[in-house]
Amino acid sequence: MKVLLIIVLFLTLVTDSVLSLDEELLDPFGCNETLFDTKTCHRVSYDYYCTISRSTQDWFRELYNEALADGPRTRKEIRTLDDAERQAYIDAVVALKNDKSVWPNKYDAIAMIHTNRTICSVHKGTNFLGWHRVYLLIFEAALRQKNKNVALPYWASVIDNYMDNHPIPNNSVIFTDVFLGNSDGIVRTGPFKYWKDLENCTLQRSPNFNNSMRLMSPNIIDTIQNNLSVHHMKQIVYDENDDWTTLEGQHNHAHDWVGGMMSILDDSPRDPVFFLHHAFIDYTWTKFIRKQQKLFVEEEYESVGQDVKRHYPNRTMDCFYWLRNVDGLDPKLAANVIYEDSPECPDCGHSKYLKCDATFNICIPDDKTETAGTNRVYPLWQLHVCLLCSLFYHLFL
Ligand SMILES: [Cu+2]
Repeated sequence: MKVLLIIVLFLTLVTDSVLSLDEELLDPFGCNETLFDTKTCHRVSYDYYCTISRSTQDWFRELYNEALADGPRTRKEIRTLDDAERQAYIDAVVALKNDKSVWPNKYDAIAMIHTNRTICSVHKGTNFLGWHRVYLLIFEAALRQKNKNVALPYWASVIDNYMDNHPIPNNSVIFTDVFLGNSDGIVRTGPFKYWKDLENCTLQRSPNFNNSMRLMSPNIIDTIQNNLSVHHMKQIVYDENDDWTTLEGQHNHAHDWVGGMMSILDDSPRDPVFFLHHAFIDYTWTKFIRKQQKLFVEEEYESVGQDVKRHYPNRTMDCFYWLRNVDGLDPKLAANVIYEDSPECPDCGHSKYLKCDATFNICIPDDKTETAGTNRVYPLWQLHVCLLCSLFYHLFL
């Protein structure tokens, strides 16, 4: 009898803890924290999951169908758009935020997909690439309902590694009011200033930038695009022991570099920079697939990841009930997007925000502190001199 009581007591405790976890998930969360991270994933069910109403999910399905029916569109690096193209893109994003015909507004309805348990099945594993590809198509289709001529641009953040000054967000032209507004704390300038999310939190980026934050490494881009020994999908998706050699691991760096909402899984799409960053990841993946085709390697969906069951090929995609994980690899999705190549020397995409450094054959981004003449930390010429010194040292000493 005693044993039975103990078992009943134990089961009650276990059920209680599961229930309280689920209730917790539905609570609103603070502006600088998330209730849900991928560490919690193994504690919740593997069933299909989405907190968004079925009618809004049906709207996502309409957008997806439109994206496929629409024909190819060209995605370009945001610094290579001309002024009118950039303004049209920004206006379309703002129009989604102001459109309340879908609750709470079209922008936040899409941002809310990337939240709660959905983040378990779309990160740290194979499904990362395909699910985010669908997500981008849906966001872009919503933009194109506002302006048919708009395509989602991408932010080739690796270029910002080459800023004349320290590669910190404060110095990047991306974080000026011409593009996305300031990078330090509450977004007070630019087209998205003082945006509020569903929890009434104001859009924010990292207030205290930490110098140890790094952008994606140009080496990973080179590995994914050119290293012929890296040609299986499982080599480029998540590896929990190594953040540096996988596309997902490296993509986390840019999230943290921008900081604030971008560094919080649940909150990241509330900052429009999310979609520009993910479009760059998608572009890099496209390059990888092109390399596979050249090498006659079959694109395979191999379930790998921290919560591998959620990455199973036939599992239904969370919030995209009409798709299975493996559908993210369907070539018809990629066929609808043409990526203009990331800016390269000598013309650097004819961007007025980039210039070619002929010595190193790289495009150097405009650096807003250079114009202001402050905080000059590592001018590029000094870097050149250092490289020459070390070359001299190795050759002659
Ligand atoms: Cu994500």
